[in-house]
Amino acid sequence: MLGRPANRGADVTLNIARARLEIASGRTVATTTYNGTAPGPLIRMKEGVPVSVNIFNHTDVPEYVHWHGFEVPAEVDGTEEERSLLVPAGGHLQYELTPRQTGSRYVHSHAMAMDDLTRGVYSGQFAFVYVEPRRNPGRYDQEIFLSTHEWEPYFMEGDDDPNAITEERHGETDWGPAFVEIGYGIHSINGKALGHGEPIRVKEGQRVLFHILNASATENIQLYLPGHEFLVVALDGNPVPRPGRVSVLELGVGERVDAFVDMKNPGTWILGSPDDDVRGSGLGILVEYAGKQGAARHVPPGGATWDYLRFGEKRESPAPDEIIPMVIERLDPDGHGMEQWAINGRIYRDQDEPKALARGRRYRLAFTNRTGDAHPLHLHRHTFELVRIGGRQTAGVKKDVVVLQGYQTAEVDFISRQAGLTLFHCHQQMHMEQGFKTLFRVV
Ligand SMILES: [Cu+2]
Repeated sequence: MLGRPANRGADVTLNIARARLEIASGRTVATTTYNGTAPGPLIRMKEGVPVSVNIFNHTDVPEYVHWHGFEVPAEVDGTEEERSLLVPAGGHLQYELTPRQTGSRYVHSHAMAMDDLTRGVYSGQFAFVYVEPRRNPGRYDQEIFLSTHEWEPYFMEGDDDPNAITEERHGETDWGPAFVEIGYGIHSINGKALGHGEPIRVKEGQRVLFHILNASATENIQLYLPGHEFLVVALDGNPVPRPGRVSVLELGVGERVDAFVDMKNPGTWILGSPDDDVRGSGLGILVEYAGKQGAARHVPPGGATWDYLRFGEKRESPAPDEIIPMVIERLDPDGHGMEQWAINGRIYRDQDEPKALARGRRYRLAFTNRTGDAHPLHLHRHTFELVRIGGRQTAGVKKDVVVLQGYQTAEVDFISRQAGLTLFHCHQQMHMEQGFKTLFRVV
């Protein structure tokens, strides 16, 4: 129990419970869910209106429930590193939180999985949270929430990164595979593989507002709707300075995109991954115009690649009070044959002293990716602003996850408004669990 006692019924009730989910006809997975489904229930909140949260854990392991993209106190943020309250095995937890950030957010397990791929973000413990802004985002005829997720995770030998600093030594170890990656049996949107759920039903002339969440444990994805364009209006819930039209959306793990689509190309289409293998293993959903049932169409995409900068402004950001360099490297496998990750040469350890930040100052995180992997970098309890991607300057794009491409540099600024422990990590779960995280303490 925490803080002011809630003297009314719970506004949000999450039951952490095992369930069997049918992802495709005859293909079920046993997993842990919020309220028996994955995604869990769509949670709607109102900007600035306190919400009473009641969480019951029906499993036999403790859980952490993380409010992703919320600037809330560390004790309710839901991570072990920040010493948040846990939900005891077989127990419950109640507290109040006030959503201050609007738009598309989410809630997910922050339990570490390590070698148990049934746990944490590999499970069905995630739900879309939409915080209604006081100001309406504009006219639309339909609002559609989509969450992507993968199932049946397994360890597999990865393609090696030719430029990794430890590459030459890999062949000499007898620890098994050079390094390990996660593969999946099946992908889903809203818990169903392509062709196995209800289609999105639209009418010609409608304007549909899509709220899309990548609730994967490890996979950065692309989504594409042939014959249509997305008008991107918000990233990670935050309105962008320059809404822009794109044909292919890209969402790193934990990212959200809000986009309008004008339905003016009647037919039956697949909204899904442009990658044939990924779409073939389920990452897609049918879009069906009224009166136009027929074979679903997919045509390869053209057009420009995803670029955060096309939604930003070209102006200089205020100088930060401090620049915090973060050099990202992959290190030798540990005794289990697992690759390890380091920030500035440091693999995270629980006993590490958090870096102290002064409250209310402007900090710049300056990333250098010395690996070929793309990393979805996430800062807890704060919103940051992109100031540079590669050599290009930008401003006004506010996010809580930024995908740092292979061998890329980037800079983001944030104001340390939230006192207490604040976790920074790669949202690729295996990277985080293998050391890719660090703690700040705002004082
Ligand atoms: Cu990573």
